Amino acid sequence: MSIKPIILADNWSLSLKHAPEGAEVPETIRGVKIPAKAPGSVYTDLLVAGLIEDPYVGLNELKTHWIGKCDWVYETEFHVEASVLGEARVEAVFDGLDTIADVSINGQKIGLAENMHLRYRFDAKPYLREGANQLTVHFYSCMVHAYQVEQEVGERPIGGIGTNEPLPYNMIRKMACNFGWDWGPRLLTCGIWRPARIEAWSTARVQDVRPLVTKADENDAVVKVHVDCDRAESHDKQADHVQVVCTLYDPDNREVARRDAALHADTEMMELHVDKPRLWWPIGYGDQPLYRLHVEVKDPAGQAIDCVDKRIGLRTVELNIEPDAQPYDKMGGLIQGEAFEIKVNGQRVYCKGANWIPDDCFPHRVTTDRYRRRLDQAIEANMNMVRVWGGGTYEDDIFYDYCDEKGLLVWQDFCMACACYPEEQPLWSLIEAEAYDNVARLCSHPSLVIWVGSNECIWGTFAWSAFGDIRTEEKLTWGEKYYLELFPKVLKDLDPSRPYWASSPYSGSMDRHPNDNEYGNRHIWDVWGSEGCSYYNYLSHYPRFLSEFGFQGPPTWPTLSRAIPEQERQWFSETSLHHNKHKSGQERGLNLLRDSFVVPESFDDQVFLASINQARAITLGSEWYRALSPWCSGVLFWQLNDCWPVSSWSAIDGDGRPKLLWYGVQKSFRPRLMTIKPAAVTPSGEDVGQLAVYLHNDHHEPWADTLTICKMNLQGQTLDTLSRPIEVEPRDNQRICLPEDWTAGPDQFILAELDQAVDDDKAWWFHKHDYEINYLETDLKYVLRDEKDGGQTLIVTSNVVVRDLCLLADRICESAEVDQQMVNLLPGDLAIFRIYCNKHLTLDELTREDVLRCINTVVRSQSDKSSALQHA
Ligand code: BMA
Repeated sequence: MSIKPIILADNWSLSLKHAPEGAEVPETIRGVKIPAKAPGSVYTDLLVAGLIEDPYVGLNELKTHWIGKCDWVYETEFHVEASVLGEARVEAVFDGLDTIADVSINGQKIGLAENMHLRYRFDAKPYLREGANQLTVHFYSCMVHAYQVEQEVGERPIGGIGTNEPLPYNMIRKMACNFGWDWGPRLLTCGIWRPARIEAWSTARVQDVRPLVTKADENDAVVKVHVDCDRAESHDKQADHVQVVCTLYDPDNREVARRDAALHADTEMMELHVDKPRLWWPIGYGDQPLYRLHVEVKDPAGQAIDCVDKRIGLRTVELNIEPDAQPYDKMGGLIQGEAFEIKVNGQRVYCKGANWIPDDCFPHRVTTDRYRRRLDQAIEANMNMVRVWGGGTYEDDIFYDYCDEKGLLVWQDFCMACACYPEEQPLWSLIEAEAYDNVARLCSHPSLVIWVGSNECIWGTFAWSAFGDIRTEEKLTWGEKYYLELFPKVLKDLDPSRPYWASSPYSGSMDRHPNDNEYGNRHIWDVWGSEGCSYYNYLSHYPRFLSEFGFQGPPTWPTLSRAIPEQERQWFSETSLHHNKHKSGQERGLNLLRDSFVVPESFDDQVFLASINQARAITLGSEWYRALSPWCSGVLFWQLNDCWPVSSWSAIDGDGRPKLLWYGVQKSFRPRLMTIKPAAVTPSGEDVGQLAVYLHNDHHEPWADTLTICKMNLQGQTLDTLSRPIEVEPRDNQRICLPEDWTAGPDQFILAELDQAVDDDKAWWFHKHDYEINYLETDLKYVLRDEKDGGQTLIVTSNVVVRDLCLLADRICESAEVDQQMVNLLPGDLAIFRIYCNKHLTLDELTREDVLRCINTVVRSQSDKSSALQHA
């Protein structure tokens, strides 16, 4: 850039522009100008000014719904030097405006924004003057706008999006979940949600750099670098003499390739060859060397007038959907289908991970540190993939940068979710521009391995009653052309190096049901969605790739207590219901608890057991779908994170604390998984009665060990033992069936152990539901140790078998973190909990009844109560 951009960040003010009749605008808001920020939004500016209460707390959300009905104005003043005006082009640049906004300079309109997911660049030069200038961004109510578009193009169905009454979010290009979702509040904000600035330049500038890796193996790699440039004037003779130079540096900063070209067209392509490249791999499959691509635009005098740096990874990616036949039900018969395998550098990757939703209802609050922390949490839980779900946004570059560094694969949905989207104008052009813009912006990231057209938008038209017969009967547009024509075309034009899939779920053809078992990817929602369906039902499914299945659980205690005042801490209180956005979420949670437990009376116990239940459900499913490899090539559960404090399907709650589920999947996703599951389950859900040990070796080295399987009782006595060597090839699976008569009574269980296992790498299988098991009373012994690194260690032993021992240290201090949870113990085993906290914790605190908890105690207290009742 010839001149430093003028950053428009701090000096903003915000005021209410217009409130429709009936909007309950507090008097304190009218006529005032408050300090504002860019990036920022109306909600967060009002919050900082103390004019609204935190919408994440209690029932406050409901008191803020007027905000989304109003128009708002952001204003700022900035100084322009004469040199700026001397450049051929001066532009007001917005990386993100949320959503419908008129932009004016010195009282004259310079442009209209209509899409939150689009970068905007408006010509500002004719309106600017030397010295002080005013910039105004007038945001119109997105609700009013959505209804207007709906009137123009006609109503289209949307899916159930939680407890707020439906609004036509499919009529406006704003992150859908901001309208409220079945885990998210309705906080219809607006604002300058990504950075804004004034840029001045002459001759030419780089708009995007698209480095497409078309070949990468150990001998050489080919990167086709497409440089999209803007010229100051389309027939500018000067620009014809502009040179574009691309230089590639290896991870040690040594130049490995260089090409240049004269800028003749808007895009110049230069092919770079790298000898003996260092390949980029997903985490768990190799390293993540990043090369630096430096692109420079030079004027005829050889002066650099613009430059862009991109970090790229040399790797190829493909989606294998070859027809195949496999013994998927483990019962002998070959089933026909098609694979759904992500291959990086030709190597099939078993994808383990979760779905990502916006980490905050106000995404501009997600700082670099917070992004990294969240993604680290995914990595620490042994995930290698996150799916950026289509009801949110195309995330900030920081997100993908970090995934590139860490080798965390990204599945990116286009931002279309759970709705029929009209193909008419103005939506068509907005979605088209958005798709081109985001593919161009994100295609340098090696971590991004697949683009997917939508979330459930095709499935809905096959299976959801709310969608009626829109696909077959009504002849209304519903979005098919986006998924089957527009998005594939955008990728063909801008990035043919990456696979595309029309939707999640989708089966590869409109002639098949999109949620088919044998083809494409699947969502499994019958456990959560159908009355009376136990989570053992996960075992009756045989997906090729599972991109969603979920089970709710409460947030951790400190998060819950921040959001729900003490007097409201009951399962069905108004505030608890408010902090579960699924219409019958609280009720479903308790019903699903009944499958394994008697529902306890105290709220504390309910929260504890519901958290355990969530973890057990998703780990059961995750381990089963890994056991189904190679038939199944991936398992992503719903959902990694939350955007506010809520009971939801997440593994990490709205304040960023890991729930018990997170600890559960950390075990289920470890590279070498040993698990006990039924030897087979028929697709109708019948367990064949026999058990098996499954080993999934998601590792590049063979796995050789000695396996011991024991039949045991709750005193920890071994009733029977089997032992045999195992050898599992790299990235392979093995099933070892147990004798048919190794299913036994309520107070027995099966334990599998490996000789060389580390930590508590054991697999357990309890034959019965918890309420049928006579857990023994525990007499735990403890030692607390202070560690040199400032942490503490609590060591716990037991005299009897203990199930799901948890150390809920965040009940004592909200900053406390513990390294493991849900530990099963045999008599004499040690549970070693490492604790990190900004305060020293005492043994008395750590062994409190509500802190050190296990299933034995809760289930026993229930059976004590029921036997007391029987006596009475
Ligand atoms: C899935 C998602 C979300 C939703 C979740 C839980 O289908 O795609 O739309 O939040 O289910 O119901």
